Amino acid sequence: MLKGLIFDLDGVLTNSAIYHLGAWNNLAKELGISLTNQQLDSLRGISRMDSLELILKYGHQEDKYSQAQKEKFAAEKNTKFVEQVEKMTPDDILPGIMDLLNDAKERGLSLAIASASKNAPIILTKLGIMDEFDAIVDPATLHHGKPDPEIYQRAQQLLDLGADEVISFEDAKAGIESIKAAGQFAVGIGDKDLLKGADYLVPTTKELNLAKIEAAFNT
Ligand code: B16
Ligand code: MG
Repeated sequence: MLKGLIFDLDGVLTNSAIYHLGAWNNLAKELGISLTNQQLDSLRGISRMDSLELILKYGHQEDKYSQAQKEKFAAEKNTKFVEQVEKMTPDDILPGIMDLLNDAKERGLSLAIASASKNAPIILTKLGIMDEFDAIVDPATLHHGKPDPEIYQRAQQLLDLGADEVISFEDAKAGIESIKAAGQFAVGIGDKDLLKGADYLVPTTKELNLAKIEAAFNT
């Protein structure tokens, strides 16, 4: 029986991806690395340091910098990202999300956040929905990033629920893989080819409808 919903943040509740990807693209350019759209897209859902390592790999610069230099680059990117987050308001919640959260509350479901972002609490506060969630995974306490199942397993444990009692929502390929590896029901939001591992797919958050998703979960 359905008892909880687990949400990725970036690309699901709000489109902070444009700020993440913009800030990474600027940093890559400063390092003399030109990223293709596909390479940029592959950073969705990937943790901060893993994203930087991937960019350096794409630019064939994986052995060029010390750990201290890499941390400085990641901190620079984060400063630019946080400048954008500071400007966020409840208007930045993606269409359909408030209805989904309200329907879930009425239905008595528990809600959790499984975001790789260390900025999740600031973003949720800016969006005005921090108090809607019963649990938020602290990504600093995890050993492995998405696509490893750890983050979705942790969210489920924080809600004190079983894998067969939750539905999880993701916009990234690595995220869908993480949900499926955790044995949970995955709702993908985005491109059907990219998210083909999802159990239920919608092109955008506008099409999210709890009754329809729950019907698919129960079949
Ligand atoms: P931070 P999600 C992820 O959020 C983003 O999709 C990804 O682009 C970002 O690098 C990662 O969070 C870490 O974010 O630098 O703020 O800790 O999709 O898992 O909600
Ligand atoms: Mg995401």
